[in-house]
Amino acid sequence: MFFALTEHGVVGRALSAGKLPGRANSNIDFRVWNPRDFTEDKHKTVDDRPYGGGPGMLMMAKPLATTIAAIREFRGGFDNNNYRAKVVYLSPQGRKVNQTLLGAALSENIILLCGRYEGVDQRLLDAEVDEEWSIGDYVLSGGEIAAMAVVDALVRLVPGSLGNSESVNQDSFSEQIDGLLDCPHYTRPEEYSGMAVPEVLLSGDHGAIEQWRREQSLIATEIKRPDLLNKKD
Ligand code: 4H3
Repeated sequence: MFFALTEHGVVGRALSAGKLPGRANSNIDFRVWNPRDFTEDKHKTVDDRPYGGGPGMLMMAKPLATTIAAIREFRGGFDNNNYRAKVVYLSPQGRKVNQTLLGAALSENIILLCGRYEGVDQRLLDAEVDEEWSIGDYVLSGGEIAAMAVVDALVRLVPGSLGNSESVNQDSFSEQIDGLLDCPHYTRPEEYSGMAVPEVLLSGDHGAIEQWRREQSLIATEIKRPDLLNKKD
């Protein structure tokens, strides 16, 4: 599944560039771990039936704990007490992910735990998980797509990971536009389907353009996301 993330576009490029030493963004080091590789039985079992009955299967605690231990060992060495990584479980019950949360996470090592089936044995969550994050109020059949959304959003915040390092500062929710929504954008042709490009954008007056974009950001935010105004986050 994660090839969708690692093999396409600017994020894919940043993730593979991150694997090479001496690159500007070599502090990005993304790796996918499959709990099935950390099982001991010949069927590589990672799931079992829930105690108390009910439909579906659960992810067992042991293969996930073994996987997390292997990640810590790989990153920090077997007895390395200096290596710190936060374990984050992606789930609809988690804290809602936003740009501020991601900005803070940027300076940390993160193990994103992706569940399947009906979820994960609670004892694994109690023992290993530091935080629970949600990408929105809907249920996915696995945590992977949520994890990919998080990694994509994180990677584009890493300086040098995008072609144009300026553009990230102009995005919706960015600090530079005070957490407002982005303004409308236009490209060629000057007239499309009877609709013109706003004249100010053709004026060459950078002060006027900046002011127009600010106004448009405020208007868009007021109309589409009034909850964002007058409140940090
Ligand atoms: C995250 C994960 C929604 C989100 C998810 C979200 C599958 C969690 C499984 C996985 C459990 C059962 N759904 N909104 N699904 O971020 O491990 O729900």
